[in-house]
Amino acid sequence: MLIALTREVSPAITQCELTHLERQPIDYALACKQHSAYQAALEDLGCKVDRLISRPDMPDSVFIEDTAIVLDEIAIITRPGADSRKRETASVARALEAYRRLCFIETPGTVDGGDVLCIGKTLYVGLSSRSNQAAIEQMQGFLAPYGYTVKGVTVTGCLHLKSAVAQAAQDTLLINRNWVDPAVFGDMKLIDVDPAEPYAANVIFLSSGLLYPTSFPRTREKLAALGARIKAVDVSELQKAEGAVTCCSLIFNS
Ligand code: CIR
Repeated sequence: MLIALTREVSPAITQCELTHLERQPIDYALACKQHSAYQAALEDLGCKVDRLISRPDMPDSVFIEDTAIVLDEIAIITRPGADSRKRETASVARALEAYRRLCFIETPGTVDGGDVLCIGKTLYVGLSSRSNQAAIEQMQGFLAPYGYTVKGVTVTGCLHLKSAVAQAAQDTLLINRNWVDPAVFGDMKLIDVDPAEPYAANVIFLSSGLLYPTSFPRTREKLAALGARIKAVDVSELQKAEGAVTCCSLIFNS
């Protein structure tokens, strides 16, 4: 069974970290409503949704993807790049230890899960303002026994690697080439985001369908060519906090 581990929106989300966006007012009640609809969409796509409680001292904790990398064999608890987010990991580790053996990124390593794109046995890790080479080396050490390769990838202009590129089908990536070099991904097929929608590359790919924001209709039309079911959700308030769809869950086989 697919588990989607989520965390409720913190009432402090208005004090979230921001790197590339100007601060705008976030409607907390609307953010919670949108997040509930996101959880319902995951259920509709076949996931069992687990919900961790939010806390006022963790403004960004709804973006749970950044706290762990869950693979079939093992889970890596990250050390998030932003200091305000480092306290998010302990409760996620407690939730994950029922499912996986855990290992932990240690100082000086930092990595946000949003920087990690796993395709088969390769983990591409964005060398962003949040994730560094030391973390990549630790990850390689944890994962080599299971046959994984971990590759650093240059990203520019966006927060995380998965703001620039995400898997949209078994053999296809959705990509903004202004932020990451497509040559890195070998012979994967590529769908380019519409130029008017630079933030549109982030999508959740499940065998039952895609989960995608309503705010990128032009790119959504391109995705429709894949023939997969597309479940669209309005995540406007979470986008003001520099969030997207993959960042609000950790999805793994139980
Ligand atoms: C942050 O800057 O950490 C949050 N405001 C947004 C994190 C989004 N995470 C993600 O896309 N994986």
